[in-house]
Amino acid sequence: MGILNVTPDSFSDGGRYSSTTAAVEHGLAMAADGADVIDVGGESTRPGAIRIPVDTELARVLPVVRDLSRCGVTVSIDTTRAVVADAAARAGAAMVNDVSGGLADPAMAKCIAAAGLSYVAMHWRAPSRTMAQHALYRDVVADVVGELGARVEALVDAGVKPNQIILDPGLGFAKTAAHNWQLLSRLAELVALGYPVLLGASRKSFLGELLGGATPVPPAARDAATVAASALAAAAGAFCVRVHDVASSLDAVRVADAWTAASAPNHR
Ligand code: PMM
Repeated sequence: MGILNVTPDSFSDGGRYSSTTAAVEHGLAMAADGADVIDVGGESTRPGAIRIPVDTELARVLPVVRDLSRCGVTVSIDTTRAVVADAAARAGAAMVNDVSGGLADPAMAKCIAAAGLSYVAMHWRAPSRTMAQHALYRDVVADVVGELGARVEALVDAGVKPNQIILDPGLGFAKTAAHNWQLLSRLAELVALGYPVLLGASRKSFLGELLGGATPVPPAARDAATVAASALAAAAGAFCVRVHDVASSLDAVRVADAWTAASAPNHR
């Protein structure tokens, strides 16, 4: 999944694709690099971010969703708002990526059930403005698996079919770097719920801190670390990685696939 933030303020690519033309060009380039899905987002979720009006979000994303879909690209809409998900679906989006897993907007679950689209339910505890205060866990992996399991129940109760659901542990969302590493190293416990798992590690600050310590390396210098995370995630059973640099992570997941296939018993 290639990341296309049509925002002025996202941590890595904010402001780079704020015109429709630049955004569509970049989406097409990521699709040509091998992305299966392009994830279009109009609202930044970086820590501390203030919410934007719904009209602003719609104006940013709809022309990009429409143009990319017309070009035959599979588009995901990164939104926590049912009205945006619904409008994007009408403009051609095939998937909804909701970083709140349906918690930010009570209308989301019904919207997904009615639209029948694939739905990424990410683990989330609070809006970006205050999420850092909610990074308190007994056992982060057990708590995230339990809370995502509860989201699945609520979604299915609202009419969403299990085969529409993709789960995501929400790296960096109400999580410290130590929490993120726990979630990655014990990914199998989330995979064991039986749903496809998506991971968004790309260029995130825990990678910058790993490489730079007290002076984290900047987002643009985090791609090699992202590639390593993509390979390990794929080998651990992830279904999808959400990344800024598509070509390098595609190579990484191909390596992981070949590695896993060769270690299967019937391959020897
Ligand atoms: N991270 C961001 C935005 N959307 N969606 C999912 N499913 N998972 C994530 O980890 C995730 C996301 C924030 O990062 P960005 O600024 O690179 O988009």
